[in-house]
Amino acid sequence: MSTSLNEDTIAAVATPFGNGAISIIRISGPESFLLVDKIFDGKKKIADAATHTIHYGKIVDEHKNFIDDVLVSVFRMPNSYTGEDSVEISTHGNPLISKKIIELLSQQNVRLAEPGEFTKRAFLNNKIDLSQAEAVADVINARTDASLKGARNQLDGILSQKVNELRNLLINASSFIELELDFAEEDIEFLNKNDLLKRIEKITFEIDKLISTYSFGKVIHDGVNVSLVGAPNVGKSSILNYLVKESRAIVSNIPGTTRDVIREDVSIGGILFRLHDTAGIRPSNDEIEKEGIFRSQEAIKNSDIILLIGDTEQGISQKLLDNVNSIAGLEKTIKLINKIDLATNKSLDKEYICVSALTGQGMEGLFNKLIEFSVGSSVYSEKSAVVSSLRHYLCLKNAKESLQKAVDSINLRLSGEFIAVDLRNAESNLGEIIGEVTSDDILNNIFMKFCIGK
Ligand SMILES: Nc1nc2c(ncn2[C@@H]2O[C@H](COP(=O)(O)OP(=O)(O)OP(=O)(O)O)[C@@H](O)[C@H]2O)c(=O)[nH]1
Ligand SMILES: [Mg+2]
Repeated sequence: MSTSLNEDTIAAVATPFGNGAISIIRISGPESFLLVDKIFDGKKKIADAATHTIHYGKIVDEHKNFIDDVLVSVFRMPNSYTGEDSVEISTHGNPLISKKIIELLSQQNVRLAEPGEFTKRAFLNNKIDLSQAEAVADVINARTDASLKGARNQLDGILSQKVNELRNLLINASSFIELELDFAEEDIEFLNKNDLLKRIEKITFEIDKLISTYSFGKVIHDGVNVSLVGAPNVGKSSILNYLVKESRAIVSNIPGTTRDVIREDVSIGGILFRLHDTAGIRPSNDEIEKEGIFRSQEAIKNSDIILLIGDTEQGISQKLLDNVNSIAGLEKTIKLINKIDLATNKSLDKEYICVSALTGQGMEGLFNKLIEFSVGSSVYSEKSAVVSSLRHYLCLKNAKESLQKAVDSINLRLSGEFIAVDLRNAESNLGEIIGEVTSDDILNNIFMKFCIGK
């Protein structure tokens, strides 16, 4: 591992900024106990406290002025989140208090923690691996049940386990080649080339299986961009309001009501849909409406799903279909007819989903279609590894490429050294996922995105 352990003691407020029942200040590093004792006035010194005990006392400044009464939790290494000596100070939940305590700690040679630095230390101290560390941020930021479950699985090490299994298979296969290289003079073959190819094929198959989970994992992790597109007045804003269960966008019977793109998130079937209500598309000379229509087209470009909406009166015009087709293609569109409550025995095309934003009729069909479009029939199973991060996906792709090179080398009957290098590369590509092989850049990039205090 390229990064060495930090020797300094760090602190940060670990609870969100604002007034609340309590705030927690977290301190970690070799001097945690000593330094906290300098501002803590309790029955017992923290330095003498046993691990996993809680102590009541006062925080006082250098003139013994009382700041707050607090509870101090003590965690002795290695049994703490970071693996170091750590302390958590629970104060009354006023930012003025936590700010003051952080100031006092700073005067005692405690450094303010960088974003994610506690978790980074947990990783560097081998409490968790890198994919688990990344999952910590995902657990905190997950906004739907499904993404929380996925993050939880990753934090529990389900992906790490799978990656380790594959690495072991690789190490096993390459050890035969390395043996062969050691005995190069004697020209002994420790593993038949066909057997080796079979082993590589099996590992590639497993890597492919992981890679194929990414489209599902990405949807669960990142959510799905959906734009609501159609002619003016068909009820796009009404549908948005129905989906988010509040009167978010202005609705009126005047065509051209919505001018700007209105964004709202909603969770359906555990998936986060990022809705974009857009201006109705029609020829217009109004400068503001024209800008709105331009923005509608931008939204269409950036969508994973386009809800192409018409009403029972107007249907969906060929012109609009052509327009959307030229911007984004039609594979991503779901065709929707709104105001079905007004339908008078009109026979509607089977490919349309018919709904009413007014009565809610047909909305179940829309929900199902949205889910089907996003994840098909995939669901999270408790024990299966799912790839949800682009970084992991790219590592797997690289590993697959390295294995392909190994296969080519074998088929070209190149010397074992070449095959060994390719296999080693594949192994380190996989190792990057769990942080066995890593650089400071990768680490900084990952932990930069964390919040302070985590
Ligand atoms: N009967 C009926 N009326 C609806 C329904 N949905 C919307 N409306 C009405 O249709 C009119 C237009 O609705 P909006 O939601 O503003 O339509 P829009 O597509 O956002 O219109 P623009 O923003 O102008 O492009 C309003 O008077 C709504 O009350 C529906 O399902 N049934
Ligand atoms: Mg509207």
